[in-house]
Amino acid sequence: MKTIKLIDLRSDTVTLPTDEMLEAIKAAELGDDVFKEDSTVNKLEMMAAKKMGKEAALLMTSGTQANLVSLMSNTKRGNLVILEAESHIYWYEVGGLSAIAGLLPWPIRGNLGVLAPEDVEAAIRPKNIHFPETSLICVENTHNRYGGTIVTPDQIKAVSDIARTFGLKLYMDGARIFNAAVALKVEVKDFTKHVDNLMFCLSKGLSCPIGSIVVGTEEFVEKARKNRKILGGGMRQAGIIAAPGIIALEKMIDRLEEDHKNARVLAEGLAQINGISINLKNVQTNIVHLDVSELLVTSDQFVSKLREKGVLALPRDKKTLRMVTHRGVEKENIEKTLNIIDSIAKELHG
Ligand code: TLP
Repeated sequence: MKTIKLIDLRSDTVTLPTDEMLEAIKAAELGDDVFKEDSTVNKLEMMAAKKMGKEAALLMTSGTQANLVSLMSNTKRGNLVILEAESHIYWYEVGGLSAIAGLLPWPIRGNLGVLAPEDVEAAIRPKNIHFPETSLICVENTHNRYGGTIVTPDQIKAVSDIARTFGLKLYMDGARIFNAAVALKVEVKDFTKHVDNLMFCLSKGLSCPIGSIVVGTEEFVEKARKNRKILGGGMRQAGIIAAPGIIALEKMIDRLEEDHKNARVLAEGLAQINGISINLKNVQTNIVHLDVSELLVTSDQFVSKLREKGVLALPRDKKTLRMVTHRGVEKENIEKTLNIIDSIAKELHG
């Protein structure tokens, strides 16, 4: 029986490791990382810290763990944390910041993920017996729920100036920070220099099977190491995770541009299809949002129709679905996807 190869546009998390990564896993020098004795992990952490312009780094099992550990390491229980209302931490991390870190999230709405400094300032509580202490501001870059939109270095600096004025820490969920850097053709340090600490993911567009990295000062990373341990995230021969990470940092960053080009082709093609609405201005990296409500279907129904024809996407809300380009998606897959969407739209219109 012939099986159809699915075009998987659900997320860049579905990327598989390259052959070179698999070879590197086999060849990796290993040790016990809880004793800091895995030289492959140590090498990756040093590379990551250097790339981000920070003192130290720590390998995590996932982006969710990296965010939670960072929140715990930047705050005390009962503190108030200012974050963007559509942020991944607020939406998709099972409420870990309250359930585990004991924090009060204070969401404020940004413009495509960009926080207005005056809104941030207004959210900071003055010292008062009734109020929780505000200790941390979080930004997300690129911004997932707005469709991979970029927060520019200047926009981060504006928030960082407020953080400094009020003595607060600034943290960045930089799961896709390399997408932002590649899209703007700037160094990743241009973003990271404005934040106290951040995390980025190896397991998305960079194609690693597992892993995210937290970076910051030595002191912060030592706190994070302890908090990772309390969450059961102390790993032993983690060099098998770190080995592909080294290749990712050496070789997989520049190719993100290809994903952005494919997303652009997809978005421009979608804009031509009757019944599909898309905001081209918001397609800045590798995520494309399309509104199918004019076709009088829900995004769930549209996603099911796509699946029947071999294309996988994720519903974002009732009207909108998202498609994410990555190393497993070639230009011809984009053309095929556009033809399929065109045929579904015609079928629904007719
Ligand atoms: N995002 C995933 C899903 O959880 C939605 C995706 O497919 O986009 N921060 C940001 C900005 C993220 O987009 C993600 C993953 C995470 C953190 C969490 O990373 P993981 O999935 O490794 O826990």
